Amino acid sequence: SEKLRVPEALTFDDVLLRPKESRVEPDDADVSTRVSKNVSLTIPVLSAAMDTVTTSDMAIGMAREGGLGVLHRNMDVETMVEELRRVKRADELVIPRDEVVTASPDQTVRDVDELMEAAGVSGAPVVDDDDAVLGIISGTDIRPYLEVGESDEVREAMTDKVITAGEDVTARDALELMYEHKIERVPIVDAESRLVGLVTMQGILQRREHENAARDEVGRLRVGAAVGPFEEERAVAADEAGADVLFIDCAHAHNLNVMDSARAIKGSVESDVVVGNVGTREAAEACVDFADGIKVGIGPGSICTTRVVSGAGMPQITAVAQVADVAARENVPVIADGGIRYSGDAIKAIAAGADAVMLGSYFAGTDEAPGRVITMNGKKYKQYRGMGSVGAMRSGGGDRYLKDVDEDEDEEFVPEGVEAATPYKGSLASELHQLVGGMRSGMGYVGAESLPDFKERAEFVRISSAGQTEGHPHDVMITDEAPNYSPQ
Ligand code: RVP
Repeated sequence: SEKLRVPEALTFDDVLLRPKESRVEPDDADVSTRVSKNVSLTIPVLSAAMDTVTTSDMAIGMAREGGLGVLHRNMDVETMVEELRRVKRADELVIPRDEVVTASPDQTVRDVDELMEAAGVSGAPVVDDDDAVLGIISGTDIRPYLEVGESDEVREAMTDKVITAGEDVTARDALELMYEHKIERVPIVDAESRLVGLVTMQGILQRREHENAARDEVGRLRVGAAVGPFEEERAVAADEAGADVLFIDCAHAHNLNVMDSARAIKGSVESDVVVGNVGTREAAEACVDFADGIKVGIGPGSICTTRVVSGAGMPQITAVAQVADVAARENVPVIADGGIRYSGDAIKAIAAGADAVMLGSYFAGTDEAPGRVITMNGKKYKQYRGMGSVGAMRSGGGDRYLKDVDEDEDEEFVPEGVEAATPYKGSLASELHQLVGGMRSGMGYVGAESLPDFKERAEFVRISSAGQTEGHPHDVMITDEAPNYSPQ
């Protein structure tokens, strides 16, 4: 029957990269990329917009390593705005005026001590009503006063010989001033000596540690935010709060209502808009004219039951390749989302045409992921759940699956994901080191110096299940854990 004359679709385990002549040392391979038309990263990796993976801690960690965290959206809009601000503030050189904690000269030292403690800072410029800088006060200035008289005024306790710098200060200038005067903060002032910002030693040192960080035009960390397919209000708020990329977060973006809404959202924000998920050529055609990036993945996720529950899906290598054919025409970046267990899967996704990869389970066990470590049978785990699982849908994300979920009622959901646990892994930085290191090895085997070069040179071979078995450790008993391999 015609019905059964069907095309074949492949996934990670069906293919391998064909080794090629090479002079490329993996360490020299350049893995920088674009996730969307206007946003570049130094490593081609994103963390998934899931409530057990990406909140601000993960986003800060990802951006410092050169990737991008995409904040999940099982939180109200105000909380998301706060989270975005937290990432944007994390490594900035000049903390802007409205975020600087200041004291006034006639406050009591006790008041200012409490204020600084609540804000988590250890010093504050002292300004008058016109924002002119009169001095600076720190824990060291306050402590002796607290011992004797808590109601002494700040003007008594503060250091009034304050060193300031102009708005065009560089990190190097600021650091020189700090060393010269043995201080840790330099208030930034305008021509009229009014406070416009603050530079701290801690901020400068943190930036230095992360040379490869993904930064925006003014040097702040990059961050992405997931928005529901019909959440224009969240999209506008996240855009205003500084999100670099918005991700339309939907399990089936080829739903035409979703496409219409995504197009409208694109029209009302300044940040880039990535549309997804899709898994076919036709779906890519439907958004390639307005999307700044296209995200691919219908059912490959480790916690995803979409294919089993709905019978629909597309094996990921074929899905990426189909979308990439269309996207390449318009120079729109493609993100391969889901199903990546090993670094080899990640670089195969790039070979199929992706510009970057998004992972959930790989990062859910790290310290930067939300949630606490649980111990079962002497082993450590962290919780990891699908956004289409009962638990996650109940906390707000049902529309990702185009389902009308009433959170208050005792409704019976039809979930498309499971709630699970994943081994505890330690720091994100070392996981990323393994992931990206393995991807670089792949580039070495193919002889490619950069990702665009790699995409062009890479060729697949189709393997059998015998070939697949051969590729994993076999006929041995593993005695020591490898940092980048665990049997599935
Ligand atoms: P993985 O890295 O294989 O754990 O997959 C993560 C991806 O799975 C997410 O980025 C998302 O696209 C998808 N996902 C999230 N929740 C669910 C679900 O409940 N079905 N799927």
